[in-house]
Amino acid sequence: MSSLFPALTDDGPGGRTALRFGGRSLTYGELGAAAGALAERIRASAHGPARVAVWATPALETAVAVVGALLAGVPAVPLNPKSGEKELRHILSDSAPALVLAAPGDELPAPLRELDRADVDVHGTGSVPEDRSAEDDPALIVYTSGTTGPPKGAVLPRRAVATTLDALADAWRWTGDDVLVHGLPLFHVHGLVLGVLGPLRRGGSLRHLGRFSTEGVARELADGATMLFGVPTMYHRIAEALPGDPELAAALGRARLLVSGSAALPVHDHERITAATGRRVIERYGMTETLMNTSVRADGEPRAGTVGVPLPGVELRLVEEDGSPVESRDGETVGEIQVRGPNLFTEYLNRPDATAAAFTADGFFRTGDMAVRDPDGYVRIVGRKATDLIKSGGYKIGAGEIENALLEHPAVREAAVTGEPDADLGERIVAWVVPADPASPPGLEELAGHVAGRLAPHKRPRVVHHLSALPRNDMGKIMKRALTHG
Ligand code: MCA
Ligand code: AMP
Repeated sequence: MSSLFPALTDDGPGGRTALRFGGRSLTYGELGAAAGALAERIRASAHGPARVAVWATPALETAVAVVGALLAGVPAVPLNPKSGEKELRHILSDSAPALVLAAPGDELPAPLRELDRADVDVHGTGSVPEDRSAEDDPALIVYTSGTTGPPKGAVLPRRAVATTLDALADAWRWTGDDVLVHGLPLFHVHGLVLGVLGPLRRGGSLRHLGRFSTEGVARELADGATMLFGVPTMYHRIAEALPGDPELAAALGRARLLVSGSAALPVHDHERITAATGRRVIERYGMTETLMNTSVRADGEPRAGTVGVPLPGVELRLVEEDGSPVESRDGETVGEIQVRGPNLFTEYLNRPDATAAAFTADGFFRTGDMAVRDPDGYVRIVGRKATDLIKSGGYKIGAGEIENALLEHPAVREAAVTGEPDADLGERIVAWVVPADPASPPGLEELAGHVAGRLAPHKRPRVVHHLSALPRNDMGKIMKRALTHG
């Protein structure tokens, strides 16, 4: 297929900044040289790796590592650098990378020390190899939580990455003149595919904040950045800060495009941001498995509470429980969103059962998201089919994996996990625990630390309730509704 990043070899933007992380930056010429050198090294690696893991810290090295792997034609598996051992071991045994790419000096945890390691040299001096990959070749394997069990690896082909970024360019009028700012993590689709590969495919620039802060956003937007990407938690924090921060309001007022995604942005936050800045945040809707499906267009009506219209090339339908299509666009009839198009993943790695279950006979992916359509085609997401999926801070978290981790704690006899509304995080994780010894029940700090250390900090419970027994139905199944509704 044609190159994913034409700007790396076009003479045009050679001297233009491609990436800036804090005080360190690379022009397109420097990025091509560094990623080209790494690609050569990956290809020449003793094991001829089928996949490479990337220690995905929010740093320049991560961007170079992923571009290097893509240039080498070897799929990259981005790893959350805060992953606990249990999660890490699962991902490594499932994806079997032969090599891990990391920044020089980064200390890697035990499971990764068993792999060959290549330090990423951001000043490498190679050349960009010819792209000999096919469009169906895997580009990335991104791990995403399901309702039960450990996360599954979504295999994202090169075609999906190219298609979704080009569709967003069309919807957002995103060009090489845009300078994007964000502080998203680089081990998920939002921060990595949209937030790093997006600007690079356009020949534009990314300024990454290292970690999100309203000060960083204000500074970069005041200094020439044109677009901001964030999860709703970040926009909520912006909305909270605006009344006392006229510089932030002025900076946001200057932006060409403010985009929110990964979870629903509450109408109240939309309204507060618009009132203080005169600008509207637009929402787009996607999933790890599908990349982006819909968006409010840059020239469309930015209606708060909707995720806009299907992107070019995406077929989207709403279906009833029995699979029959919801035809009416009355803004009221709810159906599950199903999508088909070149933006979709190919499979869950090593999980043919889960892959088969995710698709309908005619090739639509079942998203599990429930929505209505307005008369003009705008999609409005109203909920989720599975109650056992929690979106907290924009991260998707499965209740089952947290329950399993809690059950591994010696002071826990039984555990159930639910999500409850949280103004900052959207939803917060709540653990309902039957202690092994009622006289000394495990506290929040203990259980949060346990889950954070085994899985990841964002998966830790924020609230713990102690019960003498979990409510169960006649079949022995935990009745979560009885937990949350008292
Ligand atoms: C606290 N911390 C702990 C513990 N307690 N660490 C270990 N053990 C504990 N018991 C630490 C945390 O690690 C963190 O460390 C700090 O305390 C604060 O963490 P926290 O309160 O969890 O939140 P936050 O750091 O304020 O994070 C809010 C956030 C974050 C920045 C909005 O949730 C975030 O980055 N979300 C983005 C999620 C995302 O990208 N989703 C996209 C999925 P430290 O201070 O060192 O960091 S892709 C997707 O959904 C689709 C495709 C789509 O449509 O986009
Ligand atoms: P993930 O698996 O982490 O990629 O999360 C995908 C899920 O995030 C989708 O299935 C939706 O439930 C949710 N999501 C993403 N963007 C939006 C949005 N703009 N509004 C509401 N939900 C969203």
